[in-house]
Amino acid sequence: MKIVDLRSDTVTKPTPEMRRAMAEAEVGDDVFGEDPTVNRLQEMAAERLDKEACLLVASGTMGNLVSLLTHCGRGDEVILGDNAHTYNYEQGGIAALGGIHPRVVPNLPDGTMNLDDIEAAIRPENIHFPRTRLIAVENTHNRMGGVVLTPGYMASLGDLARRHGLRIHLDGARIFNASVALGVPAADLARDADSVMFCLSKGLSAPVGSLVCGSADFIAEATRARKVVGGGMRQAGIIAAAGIVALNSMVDRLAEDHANARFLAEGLAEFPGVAIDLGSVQTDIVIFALHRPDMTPQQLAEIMAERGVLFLPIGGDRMRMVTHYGIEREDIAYALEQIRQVLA
Ligand code: TLP
Repeated sequence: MKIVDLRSDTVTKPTPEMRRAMAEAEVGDDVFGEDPTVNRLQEMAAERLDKEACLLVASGTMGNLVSLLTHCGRGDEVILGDNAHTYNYEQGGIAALGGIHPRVVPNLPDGTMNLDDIEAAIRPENIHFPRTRLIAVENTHNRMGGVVLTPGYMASLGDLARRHGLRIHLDGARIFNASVALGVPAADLARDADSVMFCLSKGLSAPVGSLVCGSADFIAEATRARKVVGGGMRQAGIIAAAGIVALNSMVDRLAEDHANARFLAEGLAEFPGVAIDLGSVQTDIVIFALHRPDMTPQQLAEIMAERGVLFLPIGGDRMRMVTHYGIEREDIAYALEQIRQVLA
């Protein structure tokens, strides 16, 4: 049976060029800072995001955790969106492992948080209150449908943070999707952030790895935080080699995923009972709702899985599909035809 796997861009497999680079990678002990391939990837990433330094970590979850552990002490507070990945899908690790208190502000449909809401959430100095240290944002915003935050929003947020002596962390798991969609360098989206995490293993198709980027001092501290969560890796050049290929050759092609997502969304919009905001389809993520008395999203996902079309219900009446490397236009056409038959 033909399988069209739209559950996530995390299902992408390494390209043949990545596998060759991994087999041939020069390696060393990265806990001693001696893996030349890891060092090269970290330098490339720092240059790409225009930050002083970068650190390879095992996953996006680890990258966000290590960043927040570095910015905040126990009892400090981070302001973040109610739909943030860190708030919803990382097991509350910042609280469980870091004692960091999350202060939640609503995410708007465009993925931002209202700046007045953020300002109102900042704690004044008072013995009863936690101390606000950090604002965390996400670009692209996963649960809001892969929407992009603009350099203009980031600049306004940067002004606000500096006025209050706060830092900014950017969960840029898909920052290159935002960069390609907006036609601006990723560095422009990262300028106002003190730390940025981005993933190699989503649309960029590397098998493992994320990078945390920031000032040299921040990365020195983050390296300690990575070690205490068990993320000090040894001959990690095997992983980094695929990451180098990802950064060199997989960024520009993200535009194809975005075009396929639009084609998919426009097709879905035609079906009875499907509600979709086409304006939210800006990158590789398509979120839509099913409003039918005869079928829940869970049931639709199960029926479609039997036909080889895989996607995820994400709570309530909503479902998510993600396009990626390995999914071609004809695969989207096939998926749409299967769904059309089921919803007819
Ligand atoms: N998101 C994954 C799963 O968690 C659901 C996905 O399929 O979208 N930040 C953002 C914005 C993310 O979307 C993700 C992964 C992470 C962080 C965590 O990355 P990993 O999975 O590498 O720990």
